[in-house]
Amino acid sequence: MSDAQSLTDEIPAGGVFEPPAELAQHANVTADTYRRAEEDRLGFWAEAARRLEWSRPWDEVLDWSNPPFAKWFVGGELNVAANCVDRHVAAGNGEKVAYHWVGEPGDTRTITYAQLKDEVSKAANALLSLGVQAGDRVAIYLPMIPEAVISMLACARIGAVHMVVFGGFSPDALASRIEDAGARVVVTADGGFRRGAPSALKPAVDEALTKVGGVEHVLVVKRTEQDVDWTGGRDQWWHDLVDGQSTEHEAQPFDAEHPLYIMYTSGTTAKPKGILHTSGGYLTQVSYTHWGTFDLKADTDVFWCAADVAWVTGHSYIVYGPLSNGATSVMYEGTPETPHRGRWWEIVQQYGVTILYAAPTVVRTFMKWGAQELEPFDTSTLRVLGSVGEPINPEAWLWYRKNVGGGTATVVDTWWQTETGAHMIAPMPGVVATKPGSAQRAVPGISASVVDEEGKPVEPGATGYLVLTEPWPSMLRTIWGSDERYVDTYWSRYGKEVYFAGDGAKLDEDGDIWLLGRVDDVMNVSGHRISTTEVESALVSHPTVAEAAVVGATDPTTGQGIVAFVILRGGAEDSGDDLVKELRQHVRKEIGPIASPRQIMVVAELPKTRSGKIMRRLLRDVAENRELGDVSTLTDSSVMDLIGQRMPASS
Ligand code: 6R9
Repeated sequence: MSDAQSLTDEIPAGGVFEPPAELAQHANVTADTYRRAEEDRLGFWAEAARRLEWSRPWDEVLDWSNPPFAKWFVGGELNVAANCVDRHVAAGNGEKVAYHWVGEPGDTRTITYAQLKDEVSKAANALLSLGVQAGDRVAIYLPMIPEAVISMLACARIGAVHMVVFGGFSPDALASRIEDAGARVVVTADGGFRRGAPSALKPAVDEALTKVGGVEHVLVVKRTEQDVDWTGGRDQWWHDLVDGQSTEHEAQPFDAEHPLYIMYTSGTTAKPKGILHTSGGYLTQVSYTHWGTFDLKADTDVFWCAADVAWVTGHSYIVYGPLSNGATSVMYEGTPETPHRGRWWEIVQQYGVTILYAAPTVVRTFMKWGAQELEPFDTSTLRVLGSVGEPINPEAWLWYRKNVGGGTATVVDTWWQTETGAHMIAPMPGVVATKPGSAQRAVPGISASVVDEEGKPVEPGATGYLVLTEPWPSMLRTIWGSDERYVDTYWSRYGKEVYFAGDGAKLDEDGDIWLLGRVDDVMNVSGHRISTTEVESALVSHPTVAEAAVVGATDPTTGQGIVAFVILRGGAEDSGDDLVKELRQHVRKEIGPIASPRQIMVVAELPKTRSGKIMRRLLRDVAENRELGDVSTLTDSSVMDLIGQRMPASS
């Protein structure tokens, strides 16, 4: 019997897994919750907002008088950081662990809520001493160390807007984000540990700051002890500036719509979009969904979101969700295979993790490695397993439940986006019988629909586009610096009151939603959004490249892999592996390692429509159907031959 066969055998007769009895009995979200949210959506969100501490109550739950510009909890005031930290200390939970942090080399730090309050207050005082004021932007370019969380909360505490950039992004990518956001301060580190070795970060900041002005201060955390270049007057060690600050800092309330952070994400053009999130609505929905979707019992659960804090998943479910709920989390710096392939399970065993939140790409990697990697460890504490970032194929879903969840844990597939801020489509685990591979239904209080080209809801069994038909508290408020692009990108296809998500979806006969991937030119590589256009423009910025077309090809592990077709300048033919290596290096430099193409094929021509649009579908066929090896080049004729074979005979 094959492995796939044995996994399918796991599916119960009705095709769904009923909620485990114990979970259903004490579930945070019940059938009644769905009913109440249905009856009174705004009342439901007001109730969710009351889970937080407000310094001034709101006058109105939602102002949607000028769509698509929403205001939630109008007139309300709160301090996001105080809600995440001080509130729990004041309630007598100061000794509770906020984070069990695990460094890749094996060093650990345990941080209680009381300690976090002190650290955040000191960092807030440090930022104030640098002249940072409410509304100023602070760039954060750090590895997965506690200072990343502390810096974010310190910003929130003083009303500064954080803009976290993933450590894998290049100096150019960092520079363009710093410029677009207009950041005055950068918080970074000498480096972080990845795959068993220190990996430098500070040099990227130094290089970025040769390209962009406006940054007055660089605060550097010492993590790896690597040598760093130093710019006097600009650079300061974190420990020199922060450690001596007072632990006293009184958090001021800010308006519910005060900006909290900007996060850049890839769109269909080469220029990343700065997604803006604000305070009250964002915290309400991340807090509610972290509690509801994962059925969090803050007193007993140990939660681990295994994303990087620099992605929206990290913002919402490493930082703001868990902390607002007073939960205990695990935070891990490194990669799953360092120093061995059982590292995650060792961590689960050590801290008794009960809820794990991970991406399908890593589940498929574990599948590839085999279930025996889990055997030496006790992972029986796990009761809820979340999935996020891309569609999870039923095999991976079943494998996750069986081998990570011991055949009893509940798998919750959560669909959402940087733009949505928090979970939007996910089966609430105490109520909804789960279906392998489907995110199923809208979270209580959320209105989603699958529509056709005209915007009409599709019949059960049909496919279409996912749309969100009512505003939601944690929605993006705009694209930083471009209201027009905000309207054009998300709110123009079906009118100003319908949010176009950019994802294809299928509605099944039970009314459950299956996400089918992006319908625009955005690739999804290991759960990271990368724009084809962005990679294309990086390639054509190389002096040898005349034209480039990039597609995302199905990849068994990463979901999609980046495949590039390039035409060289001056009609140069195949210039060999060295050029391909150089081009790949060039993309790494321009965007970052995550955007480095899996394959680059040198071609003499690209298939185009009469209007000159590159026929990516054909290129994708080529990319997916031939074993071309890791580094490869193809002459024009072989690409065109292959393409020819796939063209309809008439054309
Ligand atoms: C949270 C996050 C958003 C895009 C989204 C979609 C894909 C995310 C998914 C999923 C199917 C899921 N996506 N979760 N597709 N099932 N459970 O990933 O945000 O990086 O902005 O990506 O990711 O295509 O549109 P972000």
